Amino acid sequence: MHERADANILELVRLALLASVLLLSPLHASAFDYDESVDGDILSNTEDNPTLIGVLDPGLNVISGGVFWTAPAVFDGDKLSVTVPPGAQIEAITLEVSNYLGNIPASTKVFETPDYQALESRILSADGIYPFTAPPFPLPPGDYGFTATFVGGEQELPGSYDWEWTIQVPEPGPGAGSLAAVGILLALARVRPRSATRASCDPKPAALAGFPTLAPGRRRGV
Ligand SMILES: [Ca+2]
Ligand SMILES: [Ca+2]
Repeated sequence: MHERADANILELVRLALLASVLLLSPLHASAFDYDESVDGDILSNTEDNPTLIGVLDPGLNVISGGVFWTAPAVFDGDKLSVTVPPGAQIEAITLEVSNYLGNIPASTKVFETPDYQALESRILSADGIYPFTAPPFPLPPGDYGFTATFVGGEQELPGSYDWEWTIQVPEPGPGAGSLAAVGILLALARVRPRSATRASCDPKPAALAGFPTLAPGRRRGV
């Protein structure tokens, strides 16, 4: 009976450890990813009506694309917005500009919608990685706009550049999963004393009958 009780406990411990590993592992939800080359050009070039492309996920959200200006009336600008859902927030925003060609200053902006209040604007003229520092991070739930275009006026055409916004949304810490695992371990902690109590009620083997019972916490020779 001792062997069976020990086997049951070992099996429960094994299952609890397995559950702990599964439940305590960080939940890396696949973060939002929008790539113009795959998902299509951001159609809007109007700040007061940006293209809403989706809801940000926990983790590193990446939105990438490119703009060009090849003639006075032939250009592509990208003005998009995303939603930060209830309970989430933005803790960092970085813009990477690459393949910058031509002599046209780039204009980028992060802004709030629907009031279009600029949180930070930049004028860029070269490749680089530009962390946005002015917004009062973390940004609370709501809609936020991001623009990539050129500064207007007389420019030497053509020009183009690729842009990539990286938007960090904190991932939730271990929550319900860890609590479930802790619950399993606490249940096991209750199982063990019951098994031990049941085992102690078993009749003593005949060879041990008549031997004095040791006091709890004491060992022979102590
Ligand atoms: Ca584009
Ligand atoms: Ca566009």
